[in-house]
Amino acid sequence: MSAQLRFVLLLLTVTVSQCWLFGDFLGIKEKELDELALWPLPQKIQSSAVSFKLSPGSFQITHAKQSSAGPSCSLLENAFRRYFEYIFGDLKRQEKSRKKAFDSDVVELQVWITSSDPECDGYPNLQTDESYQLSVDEPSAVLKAANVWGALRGLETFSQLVYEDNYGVNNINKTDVSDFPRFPHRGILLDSSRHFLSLKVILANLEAMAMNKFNVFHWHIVDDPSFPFMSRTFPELSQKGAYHPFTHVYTPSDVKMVIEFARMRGIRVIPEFDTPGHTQSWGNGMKDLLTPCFSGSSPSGSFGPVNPILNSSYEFMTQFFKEISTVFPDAYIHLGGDEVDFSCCVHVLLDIVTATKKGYMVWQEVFDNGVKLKSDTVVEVWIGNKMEEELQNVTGAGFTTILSAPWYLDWISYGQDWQRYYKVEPLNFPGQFLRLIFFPSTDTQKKLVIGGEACLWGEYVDATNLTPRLWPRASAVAERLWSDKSVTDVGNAYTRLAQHRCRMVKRGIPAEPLFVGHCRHEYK
Ligand code: CP6
Repeated sequence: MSAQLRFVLLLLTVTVSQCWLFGDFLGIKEKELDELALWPLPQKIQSSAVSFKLSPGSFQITHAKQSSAGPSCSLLENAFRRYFEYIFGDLKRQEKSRKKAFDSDVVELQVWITSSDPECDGYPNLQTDESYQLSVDEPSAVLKAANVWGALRGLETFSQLVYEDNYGVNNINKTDVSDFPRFPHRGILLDSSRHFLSLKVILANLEAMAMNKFNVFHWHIVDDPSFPFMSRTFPELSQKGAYHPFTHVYTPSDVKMVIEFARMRGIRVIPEFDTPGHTQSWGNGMKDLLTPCFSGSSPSGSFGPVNPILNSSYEFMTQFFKEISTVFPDAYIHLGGDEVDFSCCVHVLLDIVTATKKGYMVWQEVFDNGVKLKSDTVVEVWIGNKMEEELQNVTGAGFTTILSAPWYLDWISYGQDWQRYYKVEPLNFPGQFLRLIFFPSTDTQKKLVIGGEACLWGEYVDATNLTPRLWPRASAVAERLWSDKSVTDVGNAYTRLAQHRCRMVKRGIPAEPLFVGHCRHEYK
């Protein structure tokens, strides 16, 4: 490497404030730097330099006496176990640390659910209160939340406050945290049609999502290339439309497992059945569903979107979405509607789904084409150019919206593109002209932006590269959607994100590096 390049790199390292470099030289204890490792950054933190030791033999996560939840709440019991392991490592590592046993200063984390219904057996939804308060002190830490969903977020924060000192002992500083999300919809889109994604890789990413406080798994489950969803009503769809009828399908029990694994982590599962375009694979197992294309007067053998002139298409869709609405418990289904010019068919489809009592999400084209939408429809803005104008129009028409246009993570390039995702300000769009006349403030419009999604489309992604391609790049989106608008310092974000990425690696997530550096616990 040339001396010039070295200098530029060193300068870069300094400007992104990789303090550990100087930390080592100056003998600063690692803990003082590790304190900054919270991701996404909570709304309010007060921390002091007073530190407490945590030992696996004399620390436990418990239900507070006043809590409305107790040992019968399996969601919390499961989360207590999971976070205990994140903090102290697996059983083997605990054995080792027991040998050098010492007493904990903080002997328990009491989890206190304050609402009369803790929602142990429920599902999170768009209105869910995810706020929590955490107070770390000697001899007890207290985590207070209205329901289990806030408790899950607080447990993650507690685990992020714990750091290893130079002797490998776990410490936590006296800290007060008061936290809540900026946006209620914080999603990840995965595409299991372009490539089949094993249950294992899907579950691993739900784990990683919880580490980043994401709360929506947008499951783009089927598309043109394959139909891996096994339908009970129409088994031929996956028998003939999946890449393989047995090995490359999601059985009803697989789907149940994904939904339950997500629920345990406070994550909603919103399935997308992208219609009426992106349905080539549906045609294999459903005769006459697609529109045949003609060359001259004879069928060319290729097919267009769902055939809008046959009654059978609507009968099929009615039965199919009736099944989908019972399989997926979330109040919303994503109906796609992108990249197709077929507004007549889309309209009937929306009525079909409305009849199942579900709300729907759609890609922006459905709105752009002037299709009449229910007032609770969520419009997803994905087209990059004129994104501000689109947000202005969608919210101006009174619809709720989520943003994914700036966060297409399948689009890769050299360097630290996470910074580009990080710098997006979702509410940076002007109010709509007419609306401004009637409501001089643009607040009504801004309130309709309920969040965003990082999308990892599957053309070039399967289980071999999905996780490192998604993390920690999606973490940048996580902080933008959770933390306060004022949290924009990229240098500070770099320091915390580098450590957060190492924490994901330590927890078994093969998250890729941001730049030059090392983790204390490298991926094995
Ligand atoms: N598949 C579906 C896709 C895309 C969309 N819908 C897509 C389009 C452009 C880019 C990336 C993905 N692969 N069903 C658009 C919502 Cl750059």
